[in-house]
Amino acid sequence: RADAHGPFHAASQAQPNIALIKYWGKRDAALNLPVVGSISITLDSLWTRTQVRFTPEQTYDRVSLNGRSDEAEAKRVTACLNLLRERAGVAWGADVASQNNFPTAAGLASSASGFAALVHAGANALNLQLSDAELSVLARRCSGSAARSIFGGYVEWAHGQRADGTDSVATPLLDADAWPLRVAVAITSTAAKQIGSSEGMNRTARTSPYQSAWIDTQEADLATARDAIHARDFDALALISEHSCLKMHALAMASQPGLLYWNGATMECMHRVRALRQQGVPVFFTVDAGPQVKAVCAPSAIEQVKAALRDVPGVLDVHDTGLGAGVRAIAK
Ligand code: 2P0
Repeated sequence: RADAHGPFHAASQAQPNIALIKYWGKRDAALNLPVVGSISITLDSLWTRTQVRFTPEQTYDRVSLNGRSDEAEAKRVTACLNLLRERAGVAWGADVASQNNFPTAAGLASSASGFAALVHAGANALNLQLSDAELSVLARRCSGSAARSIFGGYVEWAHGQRADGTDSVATPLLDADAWPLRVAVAITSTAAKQIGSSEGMNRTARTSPYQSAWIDTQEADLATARDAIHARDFDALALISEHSCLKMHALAMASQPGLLYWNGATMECMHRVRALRQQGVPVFFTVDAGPQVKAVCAPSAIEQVKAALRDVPGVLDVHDTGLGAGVRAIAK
């Protein structure tokens, strides 16, 4: 049970992460277990800050995201807080206020930073003493990619073997400082995506003829990326990351109806990144379930990469970020 003495509030900050070896597909919807492991980098200048306040007499949750209420998001927040209430043995309602400094639901991993920050702040508010691994498992149940944003730098989220999912957890591979790559994020649309990731993954599993090939080849990709990260081998990481990205999109495109997350500018940015690499610039692209392009590069190349992406017709803005830390408390 939670300590009977309040105040039961806390605030946490988490950063989004970008998968280099992609997560796509669920083997258990209730526990949110993935069909494949994945590897990501946690970012530093994009953030979600979330404040959670539990009130013992309150029977419902009130949720505000960037100052607005959104019924669909509020349902996911309540489902996520239920996991924490279960742990604490309480039924208290909460007031949740969350802010992002970047566009939500547009392929910029707002659910990763959002649910990592929510689980961390909610656990602190209830005085639950949870390990990072336990936080990662809880975050995973709220949104798969959130498991990875518990940690900073280079992170692997394991497929896991146990039926209860307690070993499908993220662990850090390498600190951000040990290999401080930079990321240019080209924004090509600020509209919310039409098909969310969960729905897209379900459609893919049901209808894409490439699903089994995707699952069968992932372990080798993970091993290649792990080795590249430990060796700080940029070229090897570039090749395997672009491969995983394009393979995930090919898998999703082959669904019925096909999932097309790219627009024309997305495609142009990918070509532009490849042209830069051909000229010797250390940069590679990755694209998630949305039209933004993330170009990962050596620190010395960031200005050139940003300038090249800004020059692509249809690019609205280019953000620039480094690699950052895991979730942390900002108030208790
Ligand atoms: C990833 N994506 O590895 C992959 C690549 C998007 C493309 O994780 O249903 O929001 O909440 O577990 O974590 C986005 O999916 O999905 C995602 P749920 P999530 O980053």
